[in-house]
Amino acid sequence: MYKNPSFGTPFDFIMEKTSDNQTERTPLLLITAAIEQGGRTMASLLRKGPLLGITGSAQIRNVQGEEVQTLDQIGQETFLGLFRRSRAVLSVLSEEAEMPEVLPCDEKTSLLVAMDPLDGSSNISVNAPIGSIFSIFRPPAPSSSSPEGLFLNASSPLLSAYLLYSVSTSLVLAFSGETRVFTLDPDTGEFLGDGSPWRFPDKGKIYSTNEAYLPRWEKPLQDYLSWIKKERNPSMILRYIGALVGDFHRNLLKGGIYLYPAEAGEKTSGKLRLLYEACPMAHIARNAGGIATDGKQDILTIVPRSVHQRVPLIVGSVDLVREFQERTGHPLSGL
Ligand code: FBP
Repeated sequence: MYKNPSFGTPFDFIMEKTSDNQTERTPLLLITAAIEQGGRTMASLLRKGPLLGITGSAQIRNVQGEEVQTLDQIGQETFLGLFRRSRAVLSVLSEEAEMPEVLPCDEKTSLLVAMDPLDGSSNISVNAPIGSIFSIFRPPAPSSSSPEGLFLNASSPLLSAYLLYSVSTSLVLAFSGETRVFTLDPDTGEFLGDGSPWRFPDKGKIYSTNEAYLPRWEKPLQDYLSWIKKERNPSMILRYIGALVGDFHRNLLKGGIYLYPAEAGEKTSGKLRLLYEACPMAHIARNAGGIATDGKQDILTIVPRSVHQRVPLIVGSVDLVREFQERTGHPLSGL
C-alpha cells in the first residue's frame, strides 16, 4: 500500500544511533516512546476537539501570564503522565508549570525533559496547525541540588523533537547529528519515516514573521525586512501560520527563515522561551544543516539564566540566517 515499504520508525533511529551508547539507549527509547504515545493521544483528541468541547479557554493564566487553553492543560497532563510512567525522566520543565517537576525514576540513567506541551495555542480554536516541542538533556555532573539548577547547568540537548498536528501528524527527531521526519499512520498508530536524514534546503525563499510588529523593531531589522521585500533578488514570499512548529516545519521542508525578534526599547528579549522552544528548534535545525540565533549569537551557545527565560529567535536555512546576520550588522563567525 505504501510508496516505500521499507519505512523506519523512531525506535529504529534510536537503536541505529545508540549501538555504541547502551547506557542512554534505554532511557532514550522510553522517552521517545512516551512522546509517540502522547502524539497519538493528542492527534486523536484534536481530530474531535470541537465535538468534545476542548478547544476553548481554561479561564486561567499560566506562570507567563498567558491565558491557558483547555488543550494546554490536556497536553501538560498527557505528556507529564507518560514521562512519569516511563521512569526514565529525572525532571520535567514545562511552559505550563512554574517549577520543574521531579519524577520517580532510575536516577543513574534518567534524563531531563523540557517541553512546550502545546505550541501555537492561539490556533486551537480556529482549527489551524499546532504542535508540541521537546528537548532532552543529560543531567549536569556534578548534579545540582535544585530542579531548576539541573536545567540551568545542563549542556546542549541530547535529543530534540516536535510533533506537528496538521493535515497529517508529523514527528521530527534530532539526534546524534541527524534530523529525521516521521508521519503518523492513524490506522496502525505507527510513526513511519523513510529512514534517511532530512537536510534544510540551502537556498530558501520563504520568510515567516508577524509583520504587524515591524514598527516595534530595531531599525536594522526594519531595513532588513524592507530590503527582502523591495531589493533582494530573488525576492522572498511571506508565509506565517502563527505557530512556531508549523512555520518551522514548512521552512525545514521548503527552505526558509523564521523570525521572532526582540522589540526595541523595553521588551528586548522576544517572546519565545529558550529551553523548550528556541533550543529544541535550534538543535533540530543544526542537525539538518540549518542554524538558529538570537540575532547576535548561536542559540545553542546561550547559557540560560532562568528556566522560563525568553530569547529572540531567528532560525532556518544557513544562507538566509547568514544573510540576516550580515544585513543586521551581526555577521556570525565560522558560518
Ligand atoms: P505558545 O507556546 O504560548 O503558543 O506561544 C508561542 C507562539 O504561539 C509560537 O508558536 C508562534 O510562532 C508565536 O507564539 C506567535 O506569536 P504572535 O501571535 O505574537 O505572532
